[in-house]
Amino acid sequence: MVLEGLGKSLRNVMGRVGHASSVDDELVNDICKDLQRALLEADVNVKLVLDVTNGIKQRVKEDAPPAGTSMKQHLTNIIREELVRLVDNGEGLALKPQTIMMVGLYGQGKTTTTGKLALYFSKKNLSVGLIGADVYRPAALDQLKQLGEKVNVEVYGEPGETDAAKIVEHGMAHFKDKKVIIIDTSGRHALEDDLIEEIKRIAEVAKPEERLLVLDSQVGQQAGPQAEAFHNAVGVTGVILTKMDGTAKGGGAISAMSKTKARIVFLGVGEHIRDLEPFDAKKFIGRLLGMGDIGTLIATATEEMGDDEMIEQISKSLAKGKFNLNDMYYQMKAVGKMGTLQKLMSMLPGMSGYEDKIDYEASQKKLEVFRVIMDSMTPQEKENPEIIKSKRVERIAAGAGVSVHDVRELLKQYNTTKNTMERFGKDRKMRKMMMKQMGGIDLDSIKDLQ
Ligand SMILES: Nc1nc2c(ncn2[C@@H]2O[C@H](COP(=O)(O)OP(=O)(O)O)[C@@H](O)[C@H]2O)c(=O)[nH]1
Ligand SMILES: [Mg+2]
Repeated sequence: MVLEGLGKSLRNVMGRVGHASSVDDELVNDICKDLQRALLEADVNVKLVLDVTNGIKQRVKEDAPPAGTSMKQHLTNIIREELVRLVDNGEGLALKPQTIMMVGLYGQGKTTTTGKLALYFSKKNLSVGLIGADVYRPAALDQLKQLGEKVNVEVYGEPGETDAAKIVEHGMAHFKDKKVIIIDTSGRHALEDDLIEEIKRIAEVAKPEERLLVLDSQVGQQAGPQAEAFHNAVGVTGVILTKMDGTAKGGGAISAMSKTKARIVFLGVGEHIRDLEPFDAKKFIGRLLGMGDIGTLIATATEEMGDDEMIEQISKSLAKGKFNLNDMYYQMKAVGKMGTLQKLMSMLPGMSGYEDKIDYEASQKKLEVFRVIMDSMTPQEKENPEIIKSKRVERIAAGAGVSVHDVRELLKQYNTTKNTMERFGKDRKMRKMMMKQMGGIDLDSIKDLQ
């Protein structure tokens, strides 16, 4: 199974809840069976799988849905929360003096992440020393030195030395005054005995408090055995998932955590030295479930309001010609949802027939970013975006893990949409403009639209 597979099967489960006509024991049992299958296929430990599904069954029975929450929404929330619990395995890295050893196969992102961590700790005012103990690839030390230079952190290495444990021993002595020492180690294309021997010896010499497994989030089924082998060798204390900016959605992490009982501490989200995010279980499950892709929008949209209700909400905001960020949020959600979009478009004069000419992928991407941003806003801000000042824009961006530019873009889109909405109804061209604003759909790409 490829890693995408877990996200996909979980999204199917959520979609099934969204589509169900009502929530009864049979549905809950079926959903739990699907979940078990999905998690077991991703190599998640049987006991953990049962914890998740038993937790869901029990909570459906015992917890009454909060006022104003439908049973379907309640079930969706419970499933999501139990999945969050599955990956929420403890605190991130402590901000204290410590030695950290990076382990993982070749190309997973160990060296890059070592540089990112150096920046992370130095920004927190902890002095950092890096030890280059990759004796397998000659260029590895240069790569680490370049990163060290970028973040102004010293790198210790011994070009030509083939005994990694010896380099580490010397490096530890060299950096005895540093608060945080991070050791970058070699990888291999596959697990080999000599690699395991090497990292065991390094661990004996350095006695690192943290042994972090660096795992490319695109690694699927092999994540489990990889994690297990490294865990048996040095006792993995934490996992860093890299390349989360790619297409993979990180399901392999669950297998890795299941094998090591270690918590995920960071996510690598790009090649740049600053592209490191502390792990947030809620956000991670959100990504894994692909909140924002068409399949799950069915679940998330019905979570807040039923199909018909949503249509009504949108037509209301269309009609009143004055609207807030929440209205735009619903519109964007609806636009991301193909079925609703088609209904919506057919409701608008002059728009039917264009449904299948829209670049869904592009608008989906934008939608996902906007969703995350809006989740970082307060209800008051969504009601009245005018109150958002530039200091707050920065904090919203930081909270959502996006750039300030993204937040500004959302606010700009809101303003444009608002202006258009207020003029809406006056002329047909305006309606088209408005549709263009909704979800960032590029109607310019529709050639035959006059
Ligand atoms: N897009 C992306 N690329 C990454 C990330 N982390 C590492 N890389 C890239 O993955 C490749 C291998 O990384 P490297 O640190 O050399 O892996 P190592 O062999 O485990 O030390 C390099 O091209 C990195 O730039 C990430 O979070 N996102
Ligand atoms: Mg490396």
